Amino acid sequence: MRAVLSIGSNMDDKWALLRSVSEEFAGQIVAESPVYATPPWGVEDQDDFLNAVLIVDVDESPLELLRRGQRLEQQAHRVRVRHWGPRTLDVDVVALFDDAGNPIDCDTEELTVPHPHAHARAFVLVPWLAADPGATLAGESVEGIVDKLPPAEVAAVRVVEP
Ligand code: PH2
Ligand code: MG
Ligand code: MG
Repeated sequence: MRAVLSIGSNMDDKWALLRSVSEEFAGQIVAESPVYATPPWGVEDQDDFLNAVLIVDVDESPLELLRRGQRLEQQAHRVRVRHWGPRTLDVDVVALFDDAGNPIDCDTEELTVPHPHAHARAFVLVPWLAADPGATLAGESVEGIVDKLPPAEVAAVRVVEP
């Protein structure tokens, strides 16, 4: 199964926290976006985020993959204080594909795939497009979805170096 993971951090050592995800999936990474600095979405009185997208090939089930991401969040000492608030590390499963490239949907209490907000978030779509220019979300090209987002939101997602 191929998974598109959106990772983000806006607390503590953001670069090291994002790196912890790449290290966890080392050997399973198909593509990796640059790292982007992004203005906070949803709750605006918090620091900018670093965001990136990893595309990985994994053997486990969607829920096991979710748990693997949650384990990394716990290792980052993530505390859930405010919805959409500051976080040391967020690992979101954005989309899943089977070995033939067909999308896998998941609709459970714990995990909804495709991620219900992905189509509206430049901080997910811009890195995803960089990692995979041919990406599709719910049958639509990610490039086309990005083209329909407010241009200011797309422009605010900027590649940064460590
Ligand atoms: N994550 C959120 C809420 N807002 N904003 C940005 N820029 N990046 C994020 O990863 C992010 C956010 C909830 O998970
Ligand atoms: Mg999130
Ligand atoms: Mg999350």
